[in-house]
Amino acid sequence: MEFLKQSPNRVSPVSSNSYMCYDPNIDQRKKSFFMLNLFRAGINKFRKAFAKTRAILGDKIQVVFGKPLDADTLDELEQILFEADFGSALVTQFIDHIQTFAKKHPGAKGSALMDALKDYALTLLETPPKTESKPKPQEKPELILMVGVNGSGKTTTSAKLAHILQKEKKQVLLAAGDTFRAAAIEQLGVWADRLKIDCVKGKPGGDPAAVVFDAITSAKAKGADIVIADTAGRLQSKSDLMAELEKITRVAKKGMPNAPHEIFLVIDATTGQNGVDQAKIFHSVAPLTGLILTKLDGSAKGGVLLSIYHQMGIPIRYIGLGEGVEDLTPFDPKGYVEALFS
Ligand SMILES: Nc1nc2c(ncn2[C@@H]2O[C@H](COP(=O)(O)OP(=O)(O)O)[C@@H](O)[C@H]2O)c(=O)[nH]1
Ligand SMILES: [Mg+2]
Repeated sequence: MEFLKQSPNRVSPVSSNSYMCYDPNIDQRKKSFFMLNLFRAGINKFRKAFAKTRAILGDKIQVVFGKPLDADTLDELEQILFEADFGSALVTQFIDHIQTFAKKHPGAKGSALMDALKDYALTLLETPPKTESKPKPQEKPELILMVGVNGSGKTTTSAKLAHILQKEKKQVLLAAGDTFRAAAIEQLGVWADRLKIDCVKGKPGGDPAAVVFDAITSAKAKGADIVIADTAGRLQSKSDLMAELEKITRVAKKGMPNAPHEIFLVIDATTGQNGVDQAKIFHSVAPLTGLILTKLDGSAKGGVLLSIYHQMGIPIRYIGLGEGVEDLTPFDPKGYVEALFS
């Protein structure tokens, strides 16, 4: 099925595609029906998540492509792409692409132009990432560090990710590495209780590196598969950030030589192009292996996903679509492109 085809942005090293979990005992016909419904559910989730962006993007572009393509309509297209937060470099590339396409296919309009835009967006998303993924660890546990600025959704997303992995029968352990405030530790603790997952906590104001180390030790003792470590985002400067992440990494390696196996940057999609700056800063401090974009349910800036991938080449692993524990889903480029441009 095209939707499930492998691509750099479609592969998650920590999660096999959750659309593909099905009961092997049901007969073939039921299985096909089940898969079709999951496929529809996936598309619908994406359509819902990107409804706000689509309203200012796909819907408006359809109107523009209903007219003859000239300097005025190209200006209109440019404006629309800017509003959806594709960023100036990408907007220029899109406009150039459409102009080249129109020269090759004189008189093309409507769905042909829209398909040209979609194909181009998908080609960009399916360009191999610039990051190298680490081999899966031979020994347990795998350590996933969640980083990002304050309020981006790290704690909530740690819980949501734990829930996805739980459903894949992985034994997960949470580490409350945001020791800045007691409330942050409590917040993760509440999620852990709700999900019936162990959570290693330190004292408020304590050393986050020690919490992560304790979590690795505890995971080893319990035979847990994965540790998801929440971290603080309230760091004053780049050097603070660097010192904190460097210490967590150094201490974690004492527990597991190759840790951290994943460093996921959580970005609030409603911040638009600012997310690109966050990705640049964090990537210069700690080698990110994936991005998670949250709050897409409230954002009309859905173009920022493509913009970030285009600029950074860091795979987008998951997207957040709400505050509930079920509201995290693996990123699917085709679903994204269809949801934005149709
Ligand atoms: N609407 C929406 N809200 C979210 C999403 N992810 C997180 N939030 C909310 O964003 C706020 C900050 O999240 P939190 O996990 O505490 O951020 P942190 O400071 O990075 O740990 C909370 O109110 C979350 O419920 C999302 O995908 N959609
Ligand atoms: Mg937090």
